[in-house]
Amino acid sequence: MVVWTEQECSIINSIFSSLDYEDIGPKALVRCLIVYPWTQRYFGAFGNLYNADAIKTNPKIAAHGITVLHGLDRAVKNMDNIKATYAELSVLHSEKLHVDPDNFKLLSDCLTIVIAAKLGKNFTPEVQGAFQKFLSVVVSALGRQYH
Ligand code: HNI
Repeated sequence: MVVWTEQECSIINSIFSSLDYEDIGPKALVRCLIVYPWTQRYFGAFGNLYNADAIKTNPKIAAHGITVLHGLDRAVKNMDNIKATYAELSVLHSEKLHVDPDNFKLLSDCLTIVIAAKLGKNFTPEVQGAFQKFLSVVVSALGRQYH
């Protein structure tokens, strides 16, 4: 089981309690789709992804970015049981969506960058450390049902 310090818990909670989901969610997903264009293949039903501008202004992508970010709420609320919390979501991404699990890491890195840009000087090494630890546990949990 992953052990969290009080400081880590408080950092994660404070990031999510002040998070603007409508801003950060779309930005993270958009960034992932532009920086790693092969991730676009899973969003064939989302309409126009022809270039960076199309991706940035695609309402379905924006909405899905918000959905993904809200998906992380479940982990924040179940910090001591992230693996079980994501069992179903892992099966969905693996068996139904066929998302290559390497992509979870790519999206989580994009989210880190967007959060860092937003927090500016408040994105201290301690904040980065706690946030990336949290995301790596999420990524591992989402990849669990692939084996
Ligand atoms: Ni993901 C659907 C959460 C990474 C492609 N995804 C979801 C849903 C949640 C979710 C929540 C909605 C499930 C439902 O409808 O029951 N996804 C997450 C989280 C991460 C993640 C928390 C990682 C941090 N998903 C990814 C990645 C890709 C991805 C990296 C592809 C590159 N996800 C999808 C697709 C769907 C999806 C595709 C279905 C979208 C739709 O509406 O058809």
